[in-house]
Order: sequence, then structure tokens, then C-alpha cells
Amino acid sequence: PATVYRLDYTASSFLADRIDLVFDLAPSVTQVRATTELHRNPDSENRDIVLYGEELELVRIAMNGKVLAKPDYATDNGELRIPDAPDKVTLVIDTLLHPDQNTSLMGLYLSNGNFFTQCEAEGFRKITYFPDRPDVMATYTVTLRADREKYPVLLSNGNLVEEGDLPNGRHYAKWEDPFKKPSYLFALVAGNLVCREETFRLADGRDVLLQVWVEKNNLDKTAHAMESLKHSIRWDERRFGLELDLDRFMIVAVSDFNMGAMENKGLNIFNTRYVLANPRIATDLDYANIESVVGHEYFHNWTGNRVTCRDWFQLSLKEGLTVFRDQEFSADRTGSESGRAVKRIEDVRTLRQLQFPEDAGPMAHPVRPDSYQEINNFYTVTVYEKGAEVVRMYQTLLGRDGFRKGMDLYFKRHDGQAVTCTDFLAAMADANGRDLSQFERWYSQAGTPRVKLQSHYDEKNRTLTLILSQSCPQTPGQTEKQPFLIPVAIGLLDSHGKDMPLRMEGDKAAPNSRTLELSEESQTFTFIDVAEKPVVSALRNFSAPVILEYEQSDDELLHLLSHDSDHFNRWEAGQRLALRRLLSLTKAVQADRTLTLDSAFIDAFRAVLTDTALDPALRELALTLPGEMMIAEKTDEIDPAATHRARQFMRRTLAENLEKEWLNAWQENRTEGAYRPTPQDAGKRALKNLALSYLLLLDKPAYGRMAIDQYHTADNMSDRLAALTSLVHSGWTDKLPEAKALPDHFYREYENEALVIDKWFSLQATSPNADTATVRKLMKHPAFTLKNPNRARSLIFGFCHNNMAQFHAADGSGYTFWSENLIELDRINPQVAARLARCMDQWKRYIPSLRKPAEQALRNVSEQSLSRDTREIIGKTLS
Ligand code: B3K
Ligand code: ZN
Repeated sequence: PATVYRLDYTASSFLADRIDLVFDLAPSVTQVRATTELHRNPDSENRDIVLYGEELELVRIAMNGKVLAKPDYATDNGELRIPDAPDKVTLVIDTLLHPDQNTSLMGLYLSNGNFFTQCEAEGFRKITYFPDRPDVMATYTVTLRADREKYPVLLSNGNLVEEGDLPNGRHYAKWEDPFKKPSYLFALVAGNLVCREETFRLADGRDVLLQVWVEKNNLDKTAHAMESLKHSIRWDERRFGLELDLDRFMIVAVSDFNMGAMENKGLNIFNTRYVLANPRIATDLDYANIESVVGHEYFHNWTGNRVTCRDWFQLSLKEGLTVFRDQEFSADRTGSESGRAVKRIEDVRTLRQLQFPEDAGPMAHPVRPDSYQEINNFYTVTVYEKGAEVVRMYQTLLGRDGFRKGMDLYFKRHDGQAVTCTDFLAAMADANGRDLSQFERWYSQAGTPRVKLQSHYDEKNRTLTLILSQSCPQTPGQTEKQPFLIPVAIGLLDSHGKDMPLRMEGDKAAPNSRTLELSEESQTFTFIDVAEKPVVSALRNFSAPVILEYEQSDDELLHLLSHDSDHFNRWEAGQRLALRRLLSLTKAVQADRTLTLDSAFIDAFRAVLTDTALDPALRELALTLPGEMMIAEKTDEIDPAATHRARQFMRRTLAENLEKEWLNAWQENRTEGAYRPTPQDAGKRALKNLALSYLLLLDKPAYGRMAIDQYHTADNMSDRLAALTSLVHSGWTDKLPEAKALPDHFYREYENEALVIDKWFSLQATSPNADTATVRKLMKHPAFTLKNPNRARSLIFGFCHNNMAQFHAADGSGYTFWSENLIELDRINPQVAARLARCMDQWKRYIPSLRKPAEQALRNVSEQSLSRDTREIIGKTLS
């Protein structure tokens, strides 16, 4: 497959000013008429009109009133070219689509009998021939015609300007979007849907209509999404001075969707997973995710839609920035300092668990990639989550006010334009009078930088010297790396655990925390008047997406764990203490040595568990051990079975030694009153359910019964699901007769709730007791289908991505299972398949006995005829 390079960018030969679309919707044949006004782009040398189209049945194309026939135009490899066209043209293009055949869920497709579209990144070309690239922005009018009874609701972007009846039981609706937009933001929805709606007053006094559209049986699950939307609108007004620019804003939920949600102008389309919630079906995590995804898509209205990307290499311009904005939104919504810390810890955990491995594997790419074969493969944790860290670093370097100034200038300069990451950097730099040219390397260089810290305390002169040095490992196509500009936030703790002032020569002020700017390969920073030898708290709040290498003793880490004023680093100290032990336990498992856990560590965990002054949510995070992937990442050769056993041993030992404390935590963290998904209550439930999961590791049926009781009496999905998951994962559903029937009970109870049935599949697929036989059996269940992405993800991805020990079974059965399903899925839905393909990213680092079957499975897949999506991943993984 052809590779596209960032540096090959050229402007479009023609620009579109307006497009008028008319859809005659029917499942097997939909007719589309596109009338597009184009004019020659003075910035382009090319005299041909170049349009893109895929899987289209072209019926007729006319230019300025004249029907074209070959060789007036040529089609080749997804391109339609009209050579040497006049400066101004109107094209009328008729195409036919077959929505009922569309299983890729890109372009126009059906879900539960209703019509939906997905156009980002390049799905519009599956609807009509058009310069489908983000730097071509046009205004849209859209007319939808369909059977009135089957499709009573007809939606598109912008404002409804006309509707009415047509002959033969059909009707129509006409929509007009006043804002110019790239084609990837086009959307339509047609079907039998109902909505929750509200009028909402904006800061400037305008009233807007907000709607959440769902299938009828889901109307009772839309309140939280609506609340989240209103909070998002308010937050963007207050924090960034950005207002909603439309009179109407719609969210539509669809159950067949490739990703989370899509920010189409005025008509956001969401995976049901990120809309539907009530206490019966949704967990605390679901509630939080809904708020953050609703926020994310809403925030795109400015960062993505009003200012969009010049080309897809700039994807992080909108995604990194919008993730940063949704992270800040969620953090602000918690309404407390510790709530912000909880959010930060969760975000960093995601980054480390998913993005660090990506940055160290065959798919490593810069935040602004240099090339791709299939752009859909680059909606990655690097572009999103690392991209958000890059945006966060501007705020860390420039301060909140400086960052806001940069944002203001960015919109002032670029509203209505399609721009680049460099334009964003320039706005930040210019608004603050700073030279940020070195910062650009965060966009261009892949790999996770290593920052090494050495500290020397001089007792006589009362000075502390910090030597910071940086390096960055090689990544595919990048062997040499230049130094980054890295903000390193530092604090010092005295022997009582209090923050010490940080003063450098010549300083007037001596703050308790400061951000050092590391810009060279190595730099020395000296602090004066340091009264005693401090314990250094480095990289506070995770001030940069780097791996910090700093030798600290157990005693120092214990000191940080109990005293650091930076919540993030308290958590971090605990994780480092645990990781250290998990790594040596893994080695001990491999060498067949006896496994032990020291009492100092157990005592530290006890102290955290019983520290009622600390928020339950923070305690839960501190008491959750690093994930298996995190541990494996730190070993030379990945031995999933050994890592799993090491971690299980540690969990069991902590369960045994802290039994009384876990039981207390379970009893004392019950929430009172009706279910509320607030950070406080969610934190209590999280801690309580973590305690339950530890207790269930003990060989005491009483705890099994306690969990069964929690399952039956729970008034919310969080408590119920946690009980069931822990019972299944710890094997009690096999050992305890009363527990045996619970999975079936759960299934029957929620049979009609697809999102809960996803949870049911996924909790079984991720059980340490589930092997490929278990999963294959579940695939035969009548409720299973590979065609629905949520369902496929819950079971297949659940097993392959999130059941490390079983997926990497010594006999290679997990890999065979993976390859079979990957091949089948690729024929249905390449985008989802390509994500499944990513399971094997790390195969070259596996222990030798696993490497062989892994390579065999990869080769088996590679021999098939594959989609461009999956081909790219498999090719890079094998190379
Ligand atoms: N912009 C969309 C992602 C589209 C993915 C296309 N493969 C969702 C989001 O980031 O908000
Ligand atoms: Zn996004």
C-alpha cells in the first residue's frame, strides 16, 4: 500500500465554496445528488480538479451544465480527475450507495435499522466525489428524503430550515449549516428516534436548543448526558471565553460505532456507551466517561471545528488540545484539589499503560506523524494522550494566564482556518513573548524521553545541587534525537515532611515548588539556604511525559508516600515501592525461588489504607498495584505468566496481612442515601470494592457470601458489577454453590441492555480463569456478534488486550485465537480489526518460547489478503 508523507503536502487545486446535498434514503439503494461550487485555488499550480471517491456507484457527473463522459474526466484508484478545468465550476454528481452492505461503519450505514454517517477521517468520499480533505472548507445545505413512518426523524448539521411531506408516504427535511466546515464534519441521521430536549441560556443571553436523541427504550438514560452537555457549555464559557455558535446542538446515540464519539458540527454522534446512563445500568466510571466524552466532543466545536487541521498529520492539533481541555474540565468538575489529583493520576496511568508501550514499539510515531498508510491507524494514544501532555506543558511553562493568552491569540488568528501544530506553537510563543522553537521537537520526535536526576547535598554550604540530563531512545526511522525542552517541577521535603523553600542564587522569592526548564542534554541547578538534607520530590504532578530515572531509597520513597504535599508524587512513591518488589518477585518466580514480601512495604500499605484523612479515591489509587503491562514494560524480556504470578502473590499477601483493615474499609466506605455518581461517593465505592476484591483472594467462604450479598442488595451497577467481577475473577463462582448461578442471573436481568451485556462478556473474558476455550464458548452465545464493535471489543479485545496471563498461554493458543478472529473481523470492519492487530506490538520482547508462536500467528495473518488498515499494522509489527 502507498505511504503518504507529511512533507508532500500541497494545497488543493480547487476549493469548494458551497455544497448542496440531496439524499433519497433507502437501506439497499440510497441516491445522492451533490451540487458543488468550486473555484481554482490561486495557491496551487495544478489545473485539474481532483475529487476523492470510494466504493461509489457513479451515475452521472455534469460540469457547468454539461454532462461529462470519459475522457472529460478519469477515475483511478479512488480519484476522479477533471483535467484542465475552468476557474469556476459547478459540479452536479449523482451517486448510489448501499448502506445495508456497509459493515465498515464509515460513510453512510445502518444501525438497528436507522441511518447514520461517520466521515472522519476519509468517510465522506464514500458518500460522494469531493475534495475530501480537511483544508477544503465549504458551507453545506442538506436535504434528506425518506419514508415518513420508518424514518420520522431526519437530522443534519446546523439549523432546520424546511420540512414537509412528499408523495408515497415520504417526507423531507432541509438543513443549513451557516459555518464553513471540512467534509469530515458532515453528518446525517435518519430514523425512529426520540429526544430529551431543553432550552439553555448562554452567557451572552442567547437561548439555544439542546437535544439528546436515542432509541425509544433509552430515553430514561439521557439525563446525565444532558447535564454533562450543559456543564461543558458553561465551562468553556468560563475557562476559555468560548461560546456555542449555533442555535441548536444535538447529540445522537448509536449502538454500532467504531470509536467513542464524533464531533460533527452541531450534530455529535456518540457510541451509546458514552451517552446512556442510569444507576441500574451504568457504573461510576461510565458516568465519568460520559461527562468527559460529552465535554470532549463539545469542546471540539472550537478546537477542531472552528479552527481545524490543514492535513491529517496535524491531527493532534485538535485531538491533543481537546483531550487536554476535557481533562481540565473533568478535573475542575471534581471541585477539589484531591479530586484534581485523582484525575491527574488516572490520566497518567493511562498514558503509561498505553502510550509508553506504543512509543517503545513498532508503531512508535511522533505526536505529529511523518507518514502513514492508513490515517485511521493514527488515532492513537500518542496523538491523543501524549498530544494532551504536550499541550499541558505549554500551560506548565507559561502559566494558566499565559496559556489562556496563547489560546486567545490562536483563535484571533485562525478562526475559520485549517492550520498546523506549528501555528498553535507560534500563537503560544507570540502571545507570551517567548521563543519556543525548541518545543517543536515534542511534535517531531517520537519516543519517551528519559530524564536522569542526581542530587548532592552539601551540608557545610547548605546547598543542594541537582544534575538533570536527558536522552531519548531510537524509534522507527529516527535514530538521532535532539534535546527537548522539559519542564521538571521540583519540591523538597524536610525530615518532618514539610515543604522547604526553593531558592537559587539571586532569587527574591523562594516558593515551595518550582519548575526547572531542562533544555540541554545536561544541566545543573543549585539551591541555596537548604537547611537540612531534603528528600527530593521530582517531576511533581507529572510535569512532563518522560521516564524519570532517580535513585531513591525505600526510606525516601516511604517519606514521600506519607508526606508529599504533591498528591501525585505521594501516589507515585507508592507505585515505585510496589514496582520495585513486583520486579524482583517476577525474577523470583522465574528462578523458582520462594516469594516473600517485606513487612516495611506491608506497613506502608496499611498506613495508607487506614489513613482516613486521605480521600478514599486517592487511597484506592494508591492501593491499586501497577498493572501487569506496566510491570512487563520494565523487564528485559516479557514473561506474562511470571509477572501475573508475582502480582497475584503480592495481592494475596496484602490480603492476608491486612485482612482486618480491608474488612474495615469495606464496611466504612458504604455510601449513604440514593445513588449519586459524585467524585466523593464514587471514591468510596471504589475503595470499598477494592477492599472486597482483596478479601475475596482469601480462602474464606464468608467473604464470598458477603460479595453475593452485595451483588443482590446493590442499588447501583458499580457495586453490583464489582461484586460479580471479583467473584468470577477470584474463582468463587466455581467454588461456592450460591455464587454459581450469578453470571446467569446477571445475564437474564440485563438481557435487554446491550451495554450491560457488553460488561457481562468482558468481565468473563478478563478473568484469570478464562482460557481460549472459555472465550470460544462465549462466542457461541446467541448474544455475541463480531459485527457490533462494542460487543467484539468486550469479548475479543477483553481477552487479547486485557487478559495478559491467558492470552500469552505457553501453548500459543491465545495467539491462534487472535489470528483467527483478526482475519474474520478484518473482512467485516478494518478499523476495528486494525486495533485488534495492535495486541502483538510487543512480540519481539517476549520470552523466546512465546516469540515463536507469536511470529507464526503474525505470519499466518500476513499471508491473507488484508485491508489497508490491518496490513499496515501487521507489516510494521513484523518488520
Ligand atoms: N474525532 C473523532 C475520532 C474519529 C476517528 C476516526 N477514525 C472523535 C474524537 O476524537 O473526538
Ligand atoms: Zn477528539
